[in-house]
Parts: sequence; structure tokens; C-alpha cells
Amino acid sequence: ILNKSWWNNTVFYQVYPRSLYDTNADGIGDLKGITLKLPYFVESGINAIWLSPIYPSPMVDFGYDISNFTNVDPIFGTLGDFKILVAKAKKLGLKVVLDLVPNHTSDEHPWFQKALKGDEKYKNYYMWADGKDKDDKTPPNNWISVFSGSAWTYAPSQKQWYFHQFDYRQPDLNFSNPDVKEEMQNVLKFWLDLGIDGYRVDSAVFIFEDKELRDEPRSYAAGATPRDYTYLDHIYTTDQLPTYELFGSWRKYLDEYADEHNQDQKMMVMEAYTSFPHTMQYYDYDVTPFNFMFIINVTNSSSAQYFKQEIDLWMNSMPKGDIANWVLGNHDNHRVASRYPGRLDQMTMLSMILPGMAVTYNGDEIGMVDLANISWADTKDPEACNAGIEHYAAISRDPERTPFQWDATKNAGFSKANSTWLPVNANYKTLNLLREKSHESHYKIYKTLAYMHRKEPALTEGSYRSFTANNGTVLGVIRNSGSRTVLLLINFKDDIPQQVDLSAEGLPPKMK
Ligand code: ISL
Ligand code: CA
Repeated sequence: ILNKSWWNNTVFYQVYPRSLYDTNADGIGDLKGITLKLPYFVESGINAIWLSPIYPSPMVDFGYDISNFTNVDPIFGTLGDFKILVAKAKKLGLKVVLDLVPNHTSDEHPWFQKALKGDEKYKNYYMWADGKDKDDKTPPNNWISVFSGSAWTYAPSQKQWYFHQFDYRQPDLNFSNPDVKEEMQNVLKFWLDLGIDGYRVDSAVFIFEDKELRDEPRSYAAGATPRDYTYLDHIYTTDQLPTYELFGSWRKYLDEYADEHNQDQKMMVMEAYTSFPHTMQYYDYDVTPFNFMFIINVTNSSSAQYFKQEIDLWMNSMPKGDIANWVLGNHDNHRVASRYPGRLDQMTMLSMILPGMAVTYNGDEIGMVDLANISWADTKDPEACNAGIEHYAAISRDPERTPFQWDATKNAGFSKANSTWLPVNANYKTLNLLREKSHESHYKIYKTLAYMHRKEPALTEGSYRSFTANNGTVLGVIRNSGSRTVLLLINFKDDIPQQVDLSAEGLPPKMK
């Protein structure tokens, strides 16, 4: 392996392909659009990008329902377009990471189509069970789908039920079947052979389930109805031991691949929303979990003390010498500028000044906000659609998926189409990249910090320490390497200016 763990000090940027840039005026972003914008990423200080799924898909879950793991959906372009993207990215020194969605396929995948016809080989690629009362009314057990309602759907052709952690059009693969493991390893290899630098692994906690199909216990979630995912504790459908072992084997496979081909190490980062101990368990298998603390644990109303406690917990719990990462947003959660109103720059600074890898969701660097009032008729997210007209607004992930706001022209410069797949946020006339390049802006702060994150020795190799000051009003982070020190002070009462005495932190009274 040439460069082990290149993702240390990296600015890792998630591209949601549908919403970045549309080159063929169909209202949906595409690969050519991403390729055109590669120089923008580089000039912003980004050095690695991750693309949400680009594979053939009926787009029920916008690409997270895959009907062919080894091709590109025509909406996004062709394999040829992808090869060009990778080649251009390489020239610019940008790493390219793809989304791997191993847990499930689309119901339109040929494997599932064959399964539905009773082909035994392919039926065993998925998870089937008899109903409790051997009828078509009572599912095998009480398991609930993340997108609400039973996680089992009856297939009349088989007189059996199949399991799906998500939508019924996303049947779960059966990883107890060695053929499925082999298929997925071939998928890993396919894209590595095209020169990619690693994977973000989707839905990591959901791969294996309890073999005995035991009923989940009732949770203590207040106000949950029996259809809600939060109605149950998911001890039998998440975080199973074989899941960790499988990922450990993929980590080894990626390392061997890099070794054999004399390439930089391949990234593998897991999307795992789970308890802290289960999150840390990935490290036991040499696997990196995303750190979602600024999305899940810590919120806009958290105290400086709580920020410090959570940050220190992560730093002290992960294996010594390993690489931390700090995720501010993604396509499943409300935008960081909306979750931390008025505090986006503080959060940007925090993610860039803490050690490790900073993770940005496209658009957050210019401070895009949620498009709050998308109508029921315009709603696309299947999770929101399943929730129904009464509840969709509270659940929908569409608000954070709207088109990138490049400039003040039609559709924010995203597309020449008459309508775009999701509406463009009307604030684009004033909130757009072009304008932010010529004003004091979130983008300028982001760009400055991104460069520091990668080049400033105090940040790339410095020690780390956190503290609170002024009775818990201020959060401080100190990074130091030799004669260089970076100090971050965040005022949690930003309406009242604070003066901080730093002598207790061993810092000189006057710092440059
Ligand atoms: O979003 C979540 C918590 O904020 C999770 O419940 C999330 O739905 C889950 O971790 C899986 O997410 C991934 O797989 C889904 C897809 O809809 C999401 O967009 C993707 O990120 C199903 O493939
Ligand atoms: Ca599964």
C-alpha cells in the first residue's frame, strides 16, 4: 500500500448526483455535471468526493434501490462518463469514493425477479419466511420497516413473505448465503478495477438479522404507534455480530487489493446510526464508522460542556492513532445551517479544526438551508410518502435534497429545464455560490478552513485539547505542533461578547 489512510486531514465531500448539476436539461443532475464541477471542488479545498448511488435503479429510493450493481443509470449517463469522471478527478488529485448498498436490491433487480418466479438459487439470495398463520394476512413476526409498517411483504407467487428493512420495493439480501457474499465481493472489485478509492457502505447496521426471527421487544418510545419504526427495540434486526465480521473481511479484501495493485489504501466508511458502543465496535474489525454526533447526539441547544464531553468521548474511545471524522450533514438529515441556525460557521470551524477527516454534504459549504414547505404533491422521498399526507412534512428528506444553488440565473444555474426534479429553493437569488465568492460569506470561511485543515501543521499533525471557559459559555479547542498553535473559541451565548482568560490553558496572553 502506497499511502495508508490517506483520509487523515482530508476534506471529504458528499455529492448527491441528482442535485449537483444538470447538463442535459432534464431537471436531474448527472455525471457530466459532476465532472464539470470537479475543479470547483478542488478550488474549495476538497480533496475527496463520495457519490451517492449512480447505478441503474427504478429510483423509488433515488438510487438506494439498485437493479444492477455494475452499471450507471441512464439518467446519470454511462459507464464511459464515469470513466472520464475518474480520470479527470485523478488528474486533479481528487479521490473518488462510491456508495455501496449491500443490504438490499431493487425489486426490479433480475435476482429478485427470478426469485419471484420460484428459481431456488435466486430465491435463496433473499430472505423468505412463512406467515404465522400460514395465510397472507399475518407476517412471520413483528419486525417493522425503517420506512414504517411491517418489514415483511407477501409474495402470492411464492405463498411466502420476503423481508425488507426499508421499502417493500427494496428486498433484503441474504448474506448467510455464500453466493451473495461472493456476488458483493465481485461488485467491490468491479469499481475498484475502474480506479475508485473506496466505499461508503450504506445501511451498515442492517445486513444480518436474527436467524430465529424472534419478535423484537417493545421500545419505550413515547407516542409511537405500532406502525412506527420507533415502536420496537431493534435488537434482532440491527448490529448483529456476523455483520461486523463481514465488514472485517471486506476491509482485508480492500487492503489486499491495494497491495496487489500498488495503490493507496482504499477507504471504507460505514453509515451506521447506532448506539455508541456498537459504533465503536467497528474499530475492533479495523473498520471506520461515520461519526454522526453533530447530527444525532449534539444539537443546537446542547451546552458547550456537552459538546466537549461528546467530542472527548469519541477521541478517547477510538483506538489510539486511528483517524476521527466529523460529519455535519448528509442527504438523510436536515441541513446543518437549518439544524444550527446562525451557527453554521462555528460548526464548519469545529469540523475542520478537530483532528481527522471533515465531512461535508454538498451545498452546506455555501450555507444552503432546508426547503421547508414542499407540498405533498411535490414530495418524492419514499419515507415521507409512506408516512402519508398528515405526517410527511415532519419526516421528509426532500428539504435537504434540493438543487445546488450556483448563481442567480434560472433554476439557480443548476439546470436549463423548465422544472427540476425537486423545486429550487426560492432564496437562490441571494444565496448562491457566485454571490458568496464576491462577499464575506459562509463559503469563504469554508474555503479558508478547508485549506487550513489540509495544510496547517498544527491541524495536520498537532496535538488536540478541548476546554470550556467563562462558566461553560465558551468551548475551546487547541491544536498545537511545535511553534504553531491553532485556537478555536466558540461563544455559546453569541449575543453577549466574551473575554476569555487563556492563562489556565497555558497559552500566552497575546496570540497572533
Ligand atoms: O436516516 C437515517 C437516520 O437519520 C437512517 O435511518 C437511514 O435511513 C438508514 O441508516 C439508511 O440510510 C441509507 O439507506 C436507505 C436510504 O433511504 C438512505 O438514503 C441511505 O442513506 C435505504 O437504502
Ligand atoms: Ca439485512
